[in-house]
Amino acid sequence: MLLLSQFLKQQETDDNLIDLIGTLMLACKEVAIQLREGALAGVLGSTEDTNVQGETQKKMDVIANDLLKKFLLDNPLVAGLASEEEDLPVAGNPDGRYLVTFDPLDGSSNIDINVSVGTIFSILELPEGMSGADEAAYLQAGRKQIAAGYVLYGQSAVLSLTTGKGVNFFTLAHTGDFLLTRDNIEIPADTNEFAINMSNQRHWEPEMQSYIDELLLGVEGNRGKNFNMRWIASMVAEVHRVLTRGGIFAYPWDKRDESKPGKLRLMYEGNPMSFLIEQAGGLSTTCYGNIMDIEPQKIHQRVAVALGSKNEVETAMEFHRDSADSKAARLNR
Ligand code: AHM
Ligand code: MG
Repeated sequence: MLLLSQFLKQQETDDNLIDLIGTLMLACKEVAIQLREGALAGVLGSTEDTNVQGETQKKMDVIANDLLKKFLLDNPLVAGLASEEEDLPVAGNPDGRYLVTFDPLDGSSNIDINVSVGTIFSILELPEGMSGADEAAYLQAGRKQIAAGYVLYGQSAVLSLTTGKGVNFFTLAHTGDFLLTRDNIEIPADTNEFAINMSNQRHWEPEMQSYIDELLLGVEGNRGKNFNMRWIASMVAEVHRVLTRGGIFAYPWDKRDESKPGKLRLMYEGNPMSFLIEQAGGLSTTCYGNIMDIEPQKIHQRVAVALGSKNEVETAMEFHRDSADSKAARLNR
């Protein structure tokens, strides 16, 4: 089985990028160890603090964030980083080449119940003449990402990675190496599985409500087939399922807070996941346009997300087509 670094070399990946991905995996391995120890290491439960998004931080949110920060800032290739758990971007080496954005521990409401969580990351080039401390340096559309991925801490720790040449899975072995375990992931274009938090249904736009209503009607409705539902409340685990066997995952816009077009964050969740999904032949959209085409305005910006099997995501978009012009501008989509 191929080591991650061997595989990346075979793909003729830039040596600096291989180095940076290696650094990220050193940090993720440490996160995996802490999670495996769980209560034995005293890492479960919450802190007294809230993050910039106003969410209570779990102990593991802070531990994972500190680990990623420490490893990345020790690598001279890193010009700066932006994290879901940091108020502002953090400068690295002024001569560094890369910016890294990350959600250190996504799905952290699952930590204390021993359900899958993950680390999501995105790698950008530092634009010329800018510094890793400038928020503006990070505000690049998802299309500019040079690599993205996540590590899912499940039964095993699995890295799902793209450098723009397809998507591949690597499993963390007991030796501490990530080994290639599935290559050239392709998402089936059709599916009968959807994932959405149904408890928010009354807050969605009528278009999304109509789409989901049709799925729920199954063989008795227009779709003429039954759909099954999953909700893990951990985007990493949901995206991993979609990459593995297809499906549609959505965290749509809802009307609870007009200033937030969705719950998920563009720079730490929307863009990296969209890069993986598109590289595996799927589609990732706000329901009005491709997520990776959005020009970011703020580092912690939120985004509405519907991603997965191409034909199914297109069907979801069809429901929004009539209102697309009027709503897209208003909702920054
Ligand atoms: P987090 O980054 O604070 O963990 O929030 C993101 C998570 C996603 O992983 C998941 O899809 C969603 O929040 C679950 O939300 P909900 O609590 O509405 O089920
Ligand atoms: Mg998250």
